[in-house]
Amino acid sequence: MATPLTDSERRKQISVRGIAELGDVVELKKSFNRHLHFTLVKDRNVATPRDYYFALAHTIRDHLVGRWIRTQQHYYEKDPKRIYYLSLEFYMGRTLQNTMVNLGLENASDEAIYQLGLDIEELEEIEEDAGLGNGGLGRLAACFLDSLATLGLAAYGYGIRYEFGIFNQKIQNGWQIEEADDWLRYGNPWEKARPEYMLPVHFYGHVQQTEDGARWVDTQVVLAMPYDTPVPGFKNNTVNTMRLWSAKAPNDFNLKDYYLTYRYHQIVTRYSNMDNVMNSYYSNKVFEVMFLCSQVAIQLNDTHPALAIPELMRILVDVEKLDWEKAWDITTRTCAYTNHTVLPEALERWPVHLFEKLLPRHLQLIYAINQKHLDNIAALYPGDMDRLKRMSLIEEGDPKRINMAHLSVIGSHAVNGVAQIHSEIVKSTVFKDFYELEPDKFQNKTNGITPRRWLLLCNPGLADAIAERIGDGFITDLYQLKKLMGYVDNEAFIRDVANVKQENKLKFAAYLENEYKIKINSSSIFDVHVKRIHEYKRQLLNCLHIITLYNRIKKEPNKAFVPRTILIGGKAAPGYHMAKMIIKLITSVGNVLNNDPIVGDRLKVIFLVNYRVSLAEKVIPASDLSEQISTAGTEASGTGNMKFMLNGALTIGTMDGANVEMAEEAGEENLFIFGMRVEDVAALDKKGYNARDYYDKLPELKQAMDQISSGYFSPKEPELFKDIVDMLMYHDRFKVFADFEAYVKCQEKVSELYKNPRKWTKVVIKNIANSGKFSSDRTIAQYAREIWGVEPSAVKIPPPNEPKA
Ligand code: 73E
Repeated sequence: MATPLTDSERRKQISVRGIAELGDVVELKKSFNRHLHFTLVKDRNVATPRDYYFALAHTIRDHLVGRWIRTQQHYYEKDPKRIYYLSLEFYMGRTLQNTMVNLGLENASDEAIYQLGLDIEELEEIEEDAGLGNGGLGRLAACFLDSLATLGLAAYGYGIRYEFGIFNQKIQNGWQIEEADDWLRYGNPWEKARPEYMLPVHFYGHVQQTEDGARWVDTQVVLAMPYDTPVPGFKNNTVNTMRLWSAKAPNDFNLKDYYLTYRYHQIVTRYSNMDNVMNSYYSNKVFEVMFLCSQVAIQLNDTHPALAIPELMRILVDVEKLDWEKAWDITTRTCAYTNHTVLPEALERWPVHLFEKLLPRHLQLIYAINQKHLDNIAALYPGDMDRLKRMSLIEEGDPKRINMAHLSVIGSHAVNGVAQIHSEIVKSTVFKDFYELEPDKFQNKTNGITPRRWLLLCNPGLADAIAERIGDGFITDLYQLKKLMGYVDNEAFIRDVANVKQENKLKFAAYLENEYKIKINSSSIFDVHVKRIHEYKRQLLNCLHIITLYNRIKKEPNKAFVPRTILIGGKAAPGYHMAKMIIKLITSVGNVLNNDPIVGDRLKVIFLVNYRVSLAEKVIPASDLSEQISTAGTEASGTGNMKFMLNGALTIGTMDGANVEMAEEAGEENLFIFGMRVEDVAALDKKGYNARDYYDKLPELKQAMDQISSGYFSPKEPELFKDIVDMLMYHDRFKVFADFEAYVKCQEKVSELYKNPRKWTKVVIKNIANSGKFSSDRTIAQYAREIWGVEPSAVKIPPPNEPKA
């Protein structure tokens, strides 16, 4: 048997992270010193670690510039169809390491920084996350940008340059505290302001009907300023653009109230997007507007940017003077809509009074769109008044509202869900009537994640162990991981995979010790539940399991117990009372059992504070068990589930979202699947869910609930968790108790398998080998072919001959 390679030997042998060529290293060092001097205006005597981070960022950024200019020039010359991905969120995280990875500069930079006597990881840690998102939807947009560039598509991410990212979460006394995320405080080296492309955007005013059509007059003008950020593909010299808009109100503009300010900030940007689409379209060629839909595709990331639809109509009808039918035809052929949720509270319904004041012309257009839509329905279903009411864009009531999902469906030529099961649910529930009307419109595009950030960047040890066996083709063709099925019984590979996991766990344990001053048992199961805190994601089910384990240890302290470290992390929406209570419960339970000497290091519960992209990159590679336990039918897809699978964690999950397809790919026997299926949930709903039945029947559940309600975890305030208890007992929409028994039993199977490390790792390998489907490259190739009508391109734009120091 060959002796195992050390980490640095592996790195030299395998070039997945680029080869540290002597010339490149010399060049990088020169450039770094030049930037420290000329850009940061510092010398090494006074430079701070932050100065070094910025010097390195500028050094790496220089390598993007020539490729960026060339790529855009290439698009100008070849004039391919442009893809505009409109999203109110781009949850990008950090950029430095990702840029080095995609340009193949990681090893050379590593070496250069080392030779300069600095620590590259320490510098990378200084970068602020670009937290312009909440969770999965925003991170999906970021993964899509990476794949769009890697597939050589002429794509643009369009969104908002929020001055503050998602809040920083602190925990005080076990409660969540929100702090402003002033991410631009030290400047953003990755963006380029483009004041020359500033656009006026109109608000308020009123509409005059003239012989020549509608005129929107007496408006107030706001300026929209674009900032461009380069988006490099993986080693293909393509650099696309993410264009984020910032609203600049002229000095005389007085915003009336906070809500309007907030909406205005969103709207100004959404809607200047459209002017810009038209601008770039015109600047390329003065074609008939009729051809817009063959030149441009607009993808709406949920309904949040749905105003694009009436805005495009306004431009075509009011400005370009097209007749209505032509304009509508172009609009629907250009736009496509992705739905990300079926939870009723997340479906946008905008009050009509908001439009009346702010965007009166758009409101008229929406009414006109609705009228034609309802005429069509009435003709197809004579006398079916109920259907008209159900399908209308306008919901009567106080206040009267616009159903943005209905607007998005009828304004698009394609509507897709984000996992197979979700796409089916969409057709049979929220859009049932619309599916009946136009079945061919409805598609599925199962989500994916970029293997560059979520394997190469965050788990180099695993990437190397894989590349050593199957080469590095998997990075851009993740299905190649299938070849690892040939290594399921390969002892050296099993050992390597297990070793990499252990190294990652040790590294994360050291991080926790440093950040939280907590010592954890690194041979315990790292059982990880990280995602936004929400009732439907059922962090409470996890909590009840934790309490059950605790009670079992206390009952039989001498019985063998497979040790677990349970890590739970996620932000609660600031106004979501129940989510905040859930955090308080987790931290309270942790306080009791982490300090119980009988428990010792067999069971620890740690709340991971401020879960975000950069923390995901640390914890996911260190995880053994991935918690994906939503009530079947509620999690549209999930994408964290895929990241864990790719990084060698096993999944405990319900048959929900993309878990279903993960089980299909890897074999259900290689995941820990438990609980109600969608049909079971529906049947239980029909019968009537009664939490009390389970509470009476399951003694361990009863014990845990009684402890929570009697103040066992909050002795100073016994009633503290009353709202949680009442919810679980009397109005739990997500049926936590109904899955409790199956969940606890399934967790026993997890512990049982973990006792056999070799067997465990073989299942891990089977999971990794079958995770190829979950690359966002696959997802984007499907959007390209099945929605946008374009082909991904393997063509490498020639590299520029720069930079030279
Ligand atoms: O299941 C996830 C999905 O993986 C879903 O909950 C999430 O989108 C992910 C990507 O497809 C999502 N986020 C939102 N709706 N669904 C949302 C709604 C309102 C504001 C912000 C985000």
